[in-house]
Amino acid sequence: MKQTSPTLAILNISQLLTLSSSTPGPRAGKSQSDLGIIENGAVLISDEKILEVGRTQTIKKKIPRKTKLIDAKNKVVTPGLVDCHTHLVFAGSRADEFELRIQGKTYQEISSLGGGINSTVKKTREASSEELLDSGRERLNRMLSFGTTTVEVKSGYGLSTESELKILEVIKKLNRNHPVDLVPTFLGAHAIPEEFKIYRRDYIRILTEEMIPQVAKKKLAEFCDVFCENGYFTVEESKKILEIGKSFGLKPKVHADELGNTGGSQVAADVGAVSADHLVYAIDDDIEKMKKNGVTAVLLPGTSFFLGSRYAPARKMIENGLPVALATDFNPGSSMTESMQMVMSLACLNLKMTPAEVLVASFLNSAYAISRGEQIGSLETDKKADLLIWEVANFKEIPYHYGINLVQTVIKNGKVVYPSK
Ligand code: IZC
Ligand code: ZN
Repeated sequence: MKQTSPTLAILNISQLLTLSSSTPGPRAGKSQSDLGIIENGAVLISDEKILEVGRTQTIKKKIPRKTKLIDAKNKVVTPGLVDCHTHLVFAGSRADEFELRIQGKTYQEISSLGGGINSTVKKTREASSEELLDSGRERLNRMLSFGTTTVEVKSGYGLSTESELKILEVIKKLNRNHPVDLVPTFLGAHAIPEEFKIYRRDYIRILTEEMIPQVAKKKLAEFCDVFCENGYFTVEESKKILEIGKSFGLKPKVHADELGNTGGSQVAADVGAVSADHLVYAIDDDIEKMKKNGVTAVLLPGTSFFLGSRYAPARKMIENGLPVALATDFNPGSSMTESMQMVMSLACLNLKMTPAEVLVASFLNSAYAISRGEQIGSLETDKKADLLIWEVANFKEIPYHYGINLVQTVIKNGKVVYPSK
């Protein structure tokens, strides 16, 4: 039997957002705003797990002497943030493209002029594993300081067997050596690499016959993702890639309907994807079909903000009972931010989601969007002790005070990791 005596107690929490629920699964519809708040709350932790949550008066009586205590001083405590869609491992910068976009060029125009994903691919292929590890570590440090304790990370800037494996190995190493947990996704279908532009069938053959089998054999990814969009991968190609991924044990995810309504949501529903991400151009029928097939909608308002484009129909999704999760989409081309706090403010202001809906989307639903809903995303007995103490006394202050860091303390696996000592 593992020892279950308390190692840490957090007391005097103004609002403890447990997000606990009697029914498993991502929250949808009305329950998308159910935060499970305990006023004047407390959390009891044993090593890496949560032992108990309750009111301070009740928990106080159960604390053995010598247990480490943290006085939350009437501030909000939540689970750690889960960023369920990022492209964290890349080399170089696209600040020049940022300037071109400000001057009026679109993301697609820049891509056809030799910029875009393939320009990052060139730099990432040239970079050593050490360079990618160093920049990856810096970005994870920034994420952790902003409250992200679990992050999904996609490959997709290698686009050759060797470079895709290099990126996935970097993700594996970062996961081993950094307090933030990384969940790896294979995104060989991010773009057709330059050298295969007129031989796209050959690239897809390499992807399905070489990359997927090797990634699966080396256990380097849990998910397989596809950028299903005009100019990238067609509906048929996407389905084929995701089905082959599935046959190798990789769970499907889809970059869907980001730049137009091109069938990505339907692909996600048809292959039984864990999530469909972006969904800016998803229509009623897409929403209905994804709901029926158990797909979680991952919305990325940072990308719409950064590209100056439309926002996804979040209200329609929530009103129709499709669970909504949020993520940064952190990448050099279309969303250069590590901050889930910024994304939460954008989701309130531009997706018209309420602060409560946004918080459920960023903790619990984002955990389900990467198949981690049983371990993280809410504060319940036996879940991971990943928690944040905020500088505010009311949860509504979190998305309201924007563009700054409101996280005071990050506890990961039951230990304070930020601020570092
Ligand atoms: O590098 O532009 N949309 N993937 C899909 C991206 C944007 C990343 C990039
Ligand atoms: Zn993406």
